[in-house]
Amino acid sequence: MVQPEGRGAAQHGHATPANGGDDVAEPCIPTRMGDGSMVEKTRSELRADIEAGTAEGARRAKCPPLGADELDHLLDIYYRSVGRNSGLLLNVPPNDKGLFCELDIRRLKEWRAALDETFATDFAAGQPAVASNVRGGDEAFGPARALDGDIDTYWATDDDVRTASLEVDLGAPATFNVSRVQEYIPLGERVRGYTIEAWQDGAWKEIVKGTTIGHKKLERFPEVTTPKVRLTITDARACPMIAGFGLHYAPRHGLGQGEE
Ligand SMILES: [Ca+2]
Repeated sequence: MVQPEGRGAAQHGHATPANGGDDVAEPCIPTRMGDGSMVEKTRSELRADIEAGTAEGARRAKCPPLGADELDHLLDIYYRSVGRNSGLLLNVPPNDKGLFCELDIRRLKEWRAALDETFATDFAAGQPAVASNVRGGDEAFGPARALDGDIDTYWATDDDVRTASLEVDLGAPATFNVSRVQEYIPLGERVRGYTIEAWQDGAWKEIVKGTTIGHKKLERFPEVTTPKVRLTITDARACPMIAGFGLHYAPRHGLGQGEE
């Protein structure tokens, strides 16, 4: 799914029309792209409401009937906003006593715990990696910089290189179902296309095919078990700069798994 460059960038997500929940498009702001050009971009932000089904403007008088799948909805919201390079503003309305409902609190804590559990382990972190091109052959821009957990360091290619790959040896077969790719945003968004492949049965098998990355791009997919993974930048406005590449396992990751 393309992350739009203009208004409407926050169109993804599970807003709740019945109670006026909606997506918020902030005023356009000048943004420098990787090739030095300037574009007007929205500061993408998703606003969602965990309450369902009351009349617009009404205050609920009792606790909401949070269903068993509500955690999946919340996880969905996270992957469709934060995982799509956007901010997330989640409305949690109080009840008629001015208090947060215990069910809401419990579900929000479950949400936090589920995300913490998923991202606490990164199978690619610190693993040996090779890249098809490294800027100036300089280790300071080497593939390890994408796997060091530091958003201020990055793997970069020479200026004239717009396609490149980074191969990570996971050491042993690892099972994961979420990928994380991050660009070094201070120097602009550059990537226009990328793939992630897993080594299976003696060949590379594509598990993710995406477009824009930006600050953070999370993709969900069915479980994959593999000893090595390859991230390939297939198109970029300027030499790619990848600050982070991670592989995670989510025990549950929402309703929209595999969607693009
Ligand atoms: Ca880094």
